[in-house]
Amino acid sequence: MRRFIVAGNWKMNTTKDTGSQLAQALAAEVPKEKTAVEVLVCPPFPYLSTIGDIVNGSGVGFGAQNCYHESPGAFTGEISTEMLSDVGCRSVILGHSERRHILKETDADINLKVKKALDAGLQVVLCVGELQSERESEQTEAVLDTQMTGGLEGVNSAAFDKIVIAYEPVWAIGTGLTATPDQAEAAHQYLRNWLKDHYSAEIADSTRILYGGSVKPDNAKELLSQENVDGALVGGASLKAELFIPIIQAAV
Ligand code: G2H
Repeated sequence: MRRFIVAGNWKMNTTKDTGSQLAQALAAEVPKEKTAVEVLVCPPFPYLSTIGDIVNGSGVGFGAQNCYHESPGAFTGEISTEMLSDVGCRSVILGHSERRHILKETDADINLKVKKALDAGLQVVLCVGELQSERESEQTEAVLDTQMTGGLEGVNSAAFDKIVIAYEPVWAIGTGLTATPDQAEAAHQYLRNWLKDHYSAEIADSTRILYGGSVKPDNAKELLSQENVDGALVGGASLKAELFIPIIQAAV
């Protein structure tokens, strides 16, 4: 049985105050002993410690939205996995489409980060997904194959208890467009088969594959009820407790 994950990707949003209020509301709603769903929030770097202190002892974990692949040293402006662990981060999102397409991260860059984060004991949420033009030209599976192959190069089976895949079709991110449940299920099925072909049936069965892209309370239940959808990576709707909490509840 795969345990659902609902993760909030706050992106470059919130202030210390608004983020703290949001974290307090979530921590009050998700007590540790009651979680049927793994709940995670990923605030901006400057607020990680503050948010970590607030959710400490609740059922809400916290993670980062990125990291650097080198150990601490002369890398101005970068954040190491050691620093993330030091402030109590459980997870790190890597390969998000905004980092791929705006910050021009390549699969090779992402792969270095994936390996560094796994070495540090962090849970990696590896994001993959196609552009609209790639979907229209029927390249979706080829793109997913390239991103999975590139992102996971050199990662062995033993690491998979710390790997979560997030399928985020780029055309559905922050646009209000959502993949239909059938579109999401087809891509998730492809990814699960990919894991079976490249790793094993056991890894394919046990690895959580999240859907991301304009998930909201009114579409969460249907998306999350698909056989191969094991949770959601939520952007915009994770910034309001009154939207994020119903999405968590939809996963229960
Ligand atoms: C996709 C998602 C969170 P949103 O980026 O990763 O954002 O829910 O706003 O589409």
